[in-house]
Amino acid sequence: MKRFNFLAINAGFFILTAIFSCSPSKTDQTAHSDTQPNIVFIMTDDHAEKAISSYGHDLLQTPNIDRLANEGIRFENSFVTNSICAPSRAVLLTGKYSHLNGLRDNRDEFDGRQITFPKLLQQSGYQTALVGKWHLKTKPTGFDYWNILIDQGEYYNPRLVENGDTTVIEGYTTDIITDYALKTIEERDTSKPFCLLLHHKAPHRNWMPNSKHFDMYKDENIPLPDNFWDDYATRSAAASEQDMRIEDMYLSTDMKLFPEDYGEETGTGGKKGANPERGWINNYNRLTDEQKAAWDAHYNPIREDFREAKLSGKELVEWKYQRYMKDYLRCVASVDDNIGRVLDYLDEKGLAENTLVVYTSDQGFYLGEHGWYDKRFMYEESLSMPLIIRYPEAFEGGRVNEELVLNLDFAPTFLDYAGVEVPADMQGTSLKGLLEQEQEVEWRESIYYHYYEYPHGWHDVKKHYGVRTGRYKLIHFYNDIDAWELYDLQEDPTEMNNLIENEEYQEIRKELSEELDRLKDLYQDI
Ligand SMILES: [Ca+2]
Repeated sequence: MKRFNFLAINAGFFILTAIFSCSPSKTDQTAHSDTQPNIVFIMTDDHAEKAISSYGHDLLQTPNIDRLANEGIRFENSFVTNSICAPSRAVLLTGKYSHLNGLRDNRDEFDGRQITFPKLLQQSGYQTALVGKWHLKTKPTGFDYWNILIDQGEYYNPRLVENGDTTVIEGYTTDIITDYALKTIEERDTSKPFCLLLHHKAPHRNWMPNSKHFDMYKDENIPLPDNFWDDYATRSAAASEQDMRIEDMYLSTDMKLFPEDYGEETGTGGKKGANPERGWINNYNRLTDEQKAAWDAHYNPIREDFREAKLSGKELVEWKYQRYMKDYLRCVASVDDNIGRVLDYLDEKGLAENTLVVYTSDQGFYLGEHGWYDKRFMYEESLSMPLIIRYPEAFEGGRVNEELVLNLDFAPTFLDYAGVEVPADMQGTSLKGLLEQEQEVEWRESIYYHYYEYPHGWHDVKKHYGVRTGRYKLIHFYNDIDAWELYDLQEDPTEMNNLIENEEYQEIRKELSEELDRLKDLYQDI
C-alpha cells in the first residue's frame, strides 16, 4: 500500500475501524459458506468483449480474466437493457428496467430509496461494500462501506469520497480501487458473508494508461475492422446525426495533444460546443512531476511526429484509430493485472471456493466497428457485455453458456444464492439454474432493449427500442425519426444490411413485431 499518502491511510483505517467494529476473527473465514456465498462483483466501464482474449479475440491478451473464464462460466450472449453508464448501474442494483427504476439516461439521478440487492443482502446479514465508480449522483444506500470516485472519476491521483469524506489518493486509479477493495475484504467482519462491488473507471474515455503499459503495441499497427469505413447505407439513424465517429474524436483529450500541436480543435467529440481542451489540460496538470516525466517521455515523441506529419483525410482518421485503440487496450491491461491481484488474494486467504466472483462491464463499446467509439446503439458491439461467473463450491468451470442473459438478472442471481426471496417486482431471472446446469431451466428466447439519451447528452444517438432473439433483431428509432431496422445476425453479424423492406423477411418482421409487443407488455414499458 505504498502509494497511499499518510493522511489517506489514516483516514481509511479510521473509517474502516469504525465501521467494522466487530473484531475480525481470522479463524472463521468459512463459517457461513454452507448457506451464503461471499460475492465479489467486478464491473468495468465500457469494456468490449473484443478486448478479452477468452472471448476469442487476439487484440489483447487478458490472462487473468481468462483464468476466471477457465474456472467459471463464460456467457457468450449477455446483454445490457440500455447501453449507457448510469442506467446500466441502476438496472444492476434494482433488477428493473430504466422506465421503472426511474433512471433513463445519464442526466437522471438515482432514487436511493428504492429496494436494491445490496440493501436486501445487508438485511439478511451480509456486510456490503462499494469501491470505485458509482456515477448515480445521489449518495450510495445499502452499503456498510463505500468509497467512490466523483462522477466519471480520474485515471490518476483520483478524488475518492469515502463514506462522505473526500481525499485525493496519489497513484493510478485502477490500482488504487483494487487496493481499497482488498483492504475492505481484509478488514471485514469475518462472522458475516460479504458482498463487494468493485467498480473500475477503466477503460472509460479518455483512456489514460498506466506508464508501465506504454510500451505495449509500440511498433505495431492494429488492424482496422472490416466495416471501419461504413457509409451507413440502409440505416437512417446511423446516417443522419450520430456523433461517435473516431474521425471526429478530439485532438486534445482523446488524442492527448496540446493546442501547440494542432492549432484549433477540429474534433466534435460527441458534444459540439464542449470545451475539451480545458478538461484535458486540467487532467494533465493533475499528474505529479514524476508521472508527468513518464507521460512526456512517451507522448512527446508522438506529438512531434504528429506535428511533422501534417496528416489529413483518411490518414488522420487511421492515425486517430491507432492512438485510440492503443490507449484503450493499455487501460484494459491494467484492469486485467488487477483482476489477477483479486483472484490471488482470494486464493491466499482461502476464500476462492466460497466466493461468487463476477466479471462484467456496464456495457460494450465500439473499437472501430462502423467507424465508431462509444456505445448506445442496440447493435451487437454495445448491446453485448462480457460476463464471467465463478463459484467453485457450486459449479465446475470451463463452460460457455449461450442463453440470452441480461444485466437485469444480476440482482435476482445474488439474492437467490444468498437465500433471500427475490421481490416479485424485480424483472430479471436468477442465473443459478444456468450456472448449475439444472435440467429443467426454461429460459427466455428474446431480450428487450430501450435507449433514451436524446437529444440532450452526448453523441446524438436517437431514442430507440427493440427486440433481439437468438438470430434476429428488430429496432425502432423514434422521437424525431420513425425508422425500423431488421437484421439477420446469422447472415450479417456486423449489421450492415437493414432487411426491413426485404420481401423474404416480411414474415420474420411480423413475428418480431409481435414479440416486441409482448415484451413491452411483459416489462410494462407502455
Ligand atoms: Ca460505460
